[in-house]
Amino acid sequence: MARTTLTRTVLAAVSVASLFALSACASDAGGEPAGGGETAGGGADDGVITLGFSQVGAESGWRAANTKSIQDTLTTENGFDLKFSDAQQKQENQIQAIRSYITQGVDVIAFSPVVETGWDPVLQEAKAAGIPVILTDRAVDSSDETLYESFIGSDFVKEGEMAGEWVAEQYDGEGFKAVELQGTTGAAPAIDRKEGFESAIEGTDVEIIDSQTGNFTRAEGKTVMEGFLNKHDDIDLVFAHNDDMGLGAIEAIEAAGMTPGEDIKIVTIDAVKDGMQALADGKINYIVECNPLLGPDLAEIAKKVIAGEEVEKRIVVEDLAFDQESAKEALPTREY
Ligand code: GYE
Repeated sequence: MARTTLTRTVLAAVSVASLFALSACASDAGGEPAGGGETAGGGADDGVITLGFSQVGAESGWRAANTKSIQDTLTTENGFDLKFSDAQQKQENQIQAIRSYITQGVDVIAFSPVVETGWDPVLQEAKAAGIPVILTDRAVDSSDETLYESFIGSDFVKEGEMAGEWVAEQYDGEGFKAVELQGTTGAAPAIDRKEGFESAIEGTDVEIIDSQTGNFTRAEGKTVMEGFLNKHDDIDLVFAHNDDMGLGAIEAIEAAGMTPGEDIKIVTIDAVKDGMQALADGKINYIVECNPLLGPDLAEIAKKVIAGEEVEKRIVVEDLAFDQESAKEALPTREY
């Protein structure tokens, strides 16, 4: 960071410290004396882009990889002063973090919205302060597209469809009974993956007999799967909206004396290391990828926005899919 930017950055860091004490863990540098606040946002006239990022939480392997990508890319060497906060899967924490970034007068705000709805007021506040907003990973459900510059992330409906198409191909005609472990209620990937999967199995004899949220975590995936196993003795397949919940389901299935991947087939989304290992080990049957390495795209878009260049409103990240054989091949060189 250039010396000239220090005063403003330090002021920002200190003024926000008390706000963050209430909510999430801010991983920002600070510690020098400050004496007031600054509110004019947007610009980076000092050459360093101060970017406030509000992350969903630390709920999954995917999220850990996503956080690492952002922190590894938005570095001082790369021209950024990154302010990062973790909302612990709570919308109110994210709103509070975004408000604090507005008060600090950061140049850009980026966030991955935990749920789809309820963002218009805080986005309007950012707009009124002249601070551009970039969405990463998850979408917001807003009728006003001028409230953000760009949305960078995967097509979750397509991911659900890819999972459902594979299930239909493999198991249609066998009267399969499936259970679904949904992501966080109201989150874009939970809504969209469900929709995509359901549309792909429509017209087949694969039937979803139960569906509940496991909040994208391994622990809740396990608990919900235990409940499903107590309630139903005819489960053939688990569709989990992410690897972590699938990994929790594996634990529940094994504890019930069954073999995951054989007695009960498992299909998940993400393709992070632990999921891919379980796939290669035969405990998961198929994984649709969701690429978490969004840092480079975010850096590029933020730079363009600050330079006043036009950016694409929607940047779709392309995803692959893996079966047990291709997982074995991909694992050694996998980045996440
Ligand atoms: O699939 C899941 C994470 O929003 C795409 O969030 C992301 C999802 C991801 O918790 O593992």
